[in-house]
Amino acid sequence: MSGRKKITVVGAGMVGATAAHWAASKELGDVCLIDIVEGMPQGKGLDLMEASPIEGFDANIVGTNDYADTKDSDVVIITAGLPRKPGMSRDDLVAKNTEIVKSVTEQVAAYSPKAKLIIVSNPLDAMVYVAHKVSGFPTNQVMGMAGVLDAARFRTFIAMELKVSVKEVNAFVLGGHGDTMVPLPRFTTVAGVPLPELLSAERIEALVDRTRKGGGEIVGLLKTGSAFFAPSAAAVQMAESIIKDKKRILPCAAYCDKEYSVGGYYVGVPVKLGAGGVEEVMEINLNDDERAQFQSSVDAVKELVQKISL
Ligand code: TXD
Repeated sequence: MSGRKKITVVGAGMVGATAAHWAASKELGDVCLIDIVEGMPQGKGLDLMEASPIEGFDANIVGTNDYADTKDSDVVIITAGLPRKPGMSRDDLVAKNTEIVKSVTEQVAAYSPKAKLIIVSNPLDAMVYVAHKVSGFPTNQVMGMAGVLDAARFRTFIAMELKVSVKEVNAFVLGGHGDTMVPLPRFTTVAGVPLPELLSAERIEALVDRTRKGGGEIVGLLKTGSAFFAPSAAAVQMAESIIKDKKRILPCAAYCDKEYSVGGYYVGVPVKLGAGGVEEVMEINLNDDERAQFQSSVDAVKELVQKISL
């Protein structure tokens, strides 16, 4: 036990282990890495701990298969899941990962009733719904990571195109993960200047298209597995805003009822993240085109959620 905050990462695979790395190296707190595979989280945890004298971070890192070790976590990042295997339909994957996220969430919630849950497992918009239902936690305690990643990809491509620091680029995205993401160029800025004043509509559309297919581009290159550096960094940025009560405005999958007239689903919207978790959903006025795109994204989430039986 230490007086530090505690972050649990469920699933010690590519995203999970890398999230543990970012969290420890940023000294967000002690880290508990848990997986169903025996020995693996213990090995990765110890290996990461042994990097601490070199990198100079103070954090206890525990690898485990026992949920008792996750007790009293402040933030839990859930990355557990199966990737799609050959012959497996998208619906098969939804059913399998629903089972996994359900069992994981039940155990996490029992040991850490106050934790903020950040869901990463795919299909994201459905898994965050599962975690919310199963935990019984208030909506401010449960959220999903997708928008920070999608926005980061968009920011990267804009910075590459304009040959400027990524720090100058702020991107605004709404909606679901990947295909159904809704980028908002008029709220995307470079050093405060709206993107449409800097790039032609055609170039913006090309960058948007690359962003939408960003996950697939990495999968195509890696051949096995999917992106993990940026996804884990994104989840840890959300954790940091909560742990340090930074109140950053980040695009997350958050519960929206009256907000944007969604009617009780988890969708990607800008939220204020602080010690209270999702402290506020930020509503902005959308034009007709943006609203239509957002609505079809919401419809896609609804369709996915309807396939889930808990
Ligand atoms: O934007 C996003 N939200 C995403 C989502 C970006 C990247 C990856 N995204 C999804 O995260 C991906 O589609 C997967 O569903 C998860 C995790 O991806 P990762 O690349 O880390 O997958 P791995 O390396 O296969 O790791 C998954 C781990 C693996 O070690 C399993 O043993 C473990 O999950 N696993 C479990 N842990 C605990 N408990 C249970 N039941 C369990 N089942 C599997």
